[in-house]
Amino acid sequence: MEQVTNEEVAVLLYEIAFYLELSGDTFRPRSFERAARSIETLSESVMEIHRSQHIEGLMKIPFVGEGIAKKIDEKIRIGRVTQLEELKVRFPVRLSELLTVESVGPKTVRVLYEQLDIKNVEDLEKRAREGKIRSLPGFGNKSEEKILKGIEFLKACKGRQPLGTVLGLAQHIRDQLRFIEGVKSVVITGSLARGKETVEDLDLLAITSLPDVLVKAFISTSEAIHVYQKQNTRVSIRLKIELNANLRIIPEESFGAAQQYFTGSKEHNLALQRLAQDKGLKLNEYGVFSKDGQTIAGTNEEGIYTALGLPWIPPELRENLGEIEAAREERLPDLIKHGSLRGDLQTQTNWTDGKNSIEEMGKAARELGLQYIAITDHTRSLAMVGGLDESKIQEQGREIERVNRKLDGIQILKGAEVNILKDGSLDLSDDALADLDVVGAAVHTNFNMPQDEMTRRMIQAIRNPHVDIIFHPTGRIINRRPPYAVNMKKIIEAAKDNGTILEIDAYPERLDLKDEHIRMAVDEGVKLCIDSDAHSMAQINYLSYGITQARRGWASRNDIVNTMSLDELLKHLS
Ligand code: DGT
Ligand code: CA
Ligand code: ZN
Repeated sequence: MEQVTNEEVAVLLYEIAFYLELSGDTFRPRSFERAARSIETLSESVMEIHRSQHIEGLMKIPFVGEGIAKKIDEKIRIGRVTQLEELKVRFPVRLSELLTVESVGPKTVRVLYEQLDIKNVEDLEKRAREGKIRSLPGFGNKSEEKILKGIEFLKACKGRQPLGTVLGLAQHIRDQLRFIEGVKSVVITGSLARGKETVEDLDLLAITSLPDVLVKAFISTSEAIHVYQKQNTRVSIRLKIELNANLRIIPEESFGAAQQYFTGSKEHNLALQRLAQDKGLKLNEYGVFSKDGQTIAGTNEEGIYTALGLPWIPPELRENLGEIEAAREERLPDLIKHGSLRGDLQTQTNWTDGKNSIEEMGKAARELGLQYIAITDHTRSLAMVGGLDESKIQEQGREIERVNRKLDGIQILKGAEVNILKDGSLDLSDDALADLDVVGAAVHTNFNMPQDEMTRRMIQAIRNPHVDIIFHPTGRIINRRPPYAVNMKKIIEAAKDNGTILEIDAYPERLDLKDEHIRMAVDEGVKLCIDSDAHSMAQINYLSYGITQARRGWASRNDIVNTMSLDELLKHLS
């Protein structure tokens, strides 16, 4: 049995639709797409339906007929769909690869393949450089430029993956290894331990009395596809998710030193080594030593920092960006702690592009121990996701009131994610905005404005008295879309002048604000919020990535408004 998520099933059906379309089929692609959309919005797991009710159960899903149900069944039982494999042999175009290029959608891929025989990103780049794309019907110089930019951006991010796609797996591997015979301790180090927004590999350290047993367990984890290196104390493997994982076995007496060293960053370590030298000491991955070779520290991290005359420094700060000086002067920030959020101020529901109902989102937030959650569906100018207009917003408000009467232990706030239009105005009337508890404004269109225009556009929204928060302030999507050109310094100043909150969007591909911008905002005393931007119940869990990001930006509890109780928050917003 394959473990597949609803999202993967939907992607599979879209893929089949795409290849069927290439084969000249005009009717079936639409039915595959309808089924895919239906599965995307389903609140039950397709795997689960299949397990309990087989093909018959699948056929009860709206728009899933027998033919499509059989494809899903095949995928779940044997991990692939024969028809799709055959289609891919007939039409050897790499759809999923090409879709990673910004601005390239399935329709574009089809035209590029049919007109220019472009099968992969390499072909695409070649044709774009030759200037062949601009002359296709429906394309132009601009689209060709955009494609080249998208490819360049992809190349620059190659190899690094968002923290959110790696952390869960890393923790899973760590927890598995902890139960192996002889193991005393396993920790995650490297950029992952520092909570960096993207990581290149996974670095694990362990103490064990039976190294052979641990190495064997590590290389035979079901996530591994290849073993690079196998020594007694160091192993590297390739994981299915196209990432390397390194395990080092460390003697107990130098474990703290190794943990400190391999947590990094390299810059932080080099600065510490200089500090050690100045004190007449030597610091390396085995410990802190005096000139005559006496061991001063090594078993634990605190001991290393103490030996250098410093308090322990949280890993998120270890970038050599002033944390060592701050530690020496005892002015390290009291970083916001995991578990300290009381609410979430950006979530979407099935009123627009989210998957779950208002009530389901409320229950999920309550389950996580939150006191309040704002429903912030998109507004009308985002027609492609069914953005809400004034009357729909009113209708949604009544539904929120109904759910609030029904549910105890959670308060659902009326909100919206309004679109900041090209001229800085918003796509919802002032009257409608005034009725909402929380108004988040964000740029979702016209990304390619020059920096001063974009900055002016956003500042105008910041000045709007109805706007409480600027959502995902730079619009970047990690490994896919660069931030739009905006002067963050000016945005932060304007937010300060107008008491507008800036968001740290915890969605793992966004993490927007970036750490450096969070720090600028914190330094200016601008208030921030950490939101999940959840599009389903499960995604409310993303909040923890936002906390990590906030910690990397030196933020304390006081900097983050949704650590407040509901009463305090509502007072702050009004
Ligand atoms: P990454 O892998 O690019 O996401 O970032 P890191 O920080 O995990 O880097 P990585 O995996 O190359 O090395 C892990 C840690 O080992 C790094 O954060 C600091 C330490 N380290 C690696 N090379 C050196 C070095 O040449 N000097 C010092 N002092 N430390 C190093
Ligand atoms: Ca690393
Ligand atoms: Zn948004």
